Amino acid sequence: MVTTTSFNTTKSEEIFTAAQKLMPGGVSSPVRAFKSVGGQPIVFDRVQGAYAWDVDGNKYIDYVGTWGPAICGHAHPEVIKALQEALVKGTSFGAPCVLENVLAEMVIEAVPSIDMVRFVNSGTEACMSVLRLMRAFTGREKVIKFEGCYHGHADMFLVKAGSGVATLGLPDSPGVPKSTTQATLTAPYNDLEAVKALFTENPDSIAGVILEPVVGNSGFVPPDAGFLEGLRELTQEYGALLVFDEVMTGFRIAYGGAQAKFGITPDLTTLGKVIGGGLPVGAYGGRADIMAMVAPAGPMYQAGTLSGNPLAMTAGIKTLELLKKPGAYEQLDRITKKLAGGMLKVAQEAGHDVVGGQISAMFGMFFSNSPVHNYDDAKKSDLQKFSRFHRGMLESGIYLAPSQFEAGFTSLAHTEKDIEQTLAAAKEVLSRI
Ligand code: KE4
Repeated sequence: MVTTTSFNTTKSEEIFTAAQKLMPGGVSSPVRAFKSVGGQPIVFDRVQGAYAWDVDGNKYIDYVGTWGPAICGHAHPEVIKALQEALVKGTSFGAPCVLENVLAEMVIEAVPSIDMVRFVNSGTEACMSVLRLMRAFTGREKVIKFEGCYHGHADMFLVKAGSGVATLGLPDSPGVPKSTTQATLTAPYNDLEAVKALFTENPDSIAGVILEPVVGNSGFVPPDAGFLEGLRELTQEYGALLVFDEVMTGFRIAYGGAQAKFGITPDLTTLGKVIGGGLPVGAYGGRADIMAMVAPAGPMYQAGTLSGNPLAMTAGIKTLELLKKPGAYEQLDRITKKLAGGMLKVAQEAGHDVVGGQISAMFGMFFSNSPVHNYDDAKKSDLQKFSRFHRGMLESGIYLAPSQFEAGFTSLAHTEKDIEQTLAAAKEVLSRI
């Protein structure tokens, strides 16, 4: 275990200092800058299996897994081998390729709601496209999302968390026109009454409801009993669409996603992360009659130069093949139960108020003395203590997501020994923060 005194991050600091002169905040995506937890981010040099090494040679057990894609472990030898074979045939065709058929068949066979699928290059692209499709299919403009759910950075999703149910969406970022977000309505997660009120007030103008079926972007927040079923009924009652954003939960909560785990079938689904196996892939899919709207089959336009490229398809195919093997999800659930349960136990034994849990290979913990059902609850947890915990674990060789408002991810590569080492580090850190 790395002790605090021997934790040398000189090279990380040099590289990150230089990066800040080259790229806004020194990063290609904001959360990586550690703003939420403070301190210098770690510059990775390489990853393998459950581990990451930084440029100073420190080794970490990694529970971010590049934000979800590394569910089979980083740089899985079978994925790497498949990529090497694909590489020699070229990285992108810009033309139909049989590998798109292969991955599409796997996704359609796995995900209950998906009859047809369109590949794109990120979760953001998948979510912005599915929003356009919801509106195109229903001819309605308004969409309901939930405070604390993240669906990528497309303008219409960057809405200030609405206080109360009637608030029309106000932009939550400069550069987003009011006209773009005013049709985005928000409600607190797990609050069916708030959604009912929105439908009552907008009976014929809501195209649909989009949500994370298990929230990862407020920290780990599972759906309350009856919430998903209630949304399914409400959307059917009002002729609106139900859309599961499974960019994070897809092929992580279960091989068929949260919709398979909970037995609730939405009309449309977005995917990303895992289905690209670490290369840029997103996707949206759903009922055949809805997907028939998508160009060139139908009039709704969406396109992409690198969509469905053979390299990304290859990584996705191999990753899903590995996940489809018998016992994969039982292993993920077992290892993550041990981790999440153990973390809560050592925190309670150290006298901390904590709540949290796991579903399959997704977990989270809040320093809070009351349950967390939505983003407001999450914001009331002890964020300063989380920052101290994060830093202490980092210096102990455990790489957790650098924000309380993120979920943790395990992989098929995490071993019992890794979990025991993580819990030992947590016990020591929690005794002194
Ligand atoms: P990307 O555009 O980052 O591929 O996907 C956007 C997205 C859509 N939907 C959900 C449920 C998501 O979690 C995401 C992206 N997740 C974040 C982590 N919370 C990616 C990490 C980052 O932003 O750097």
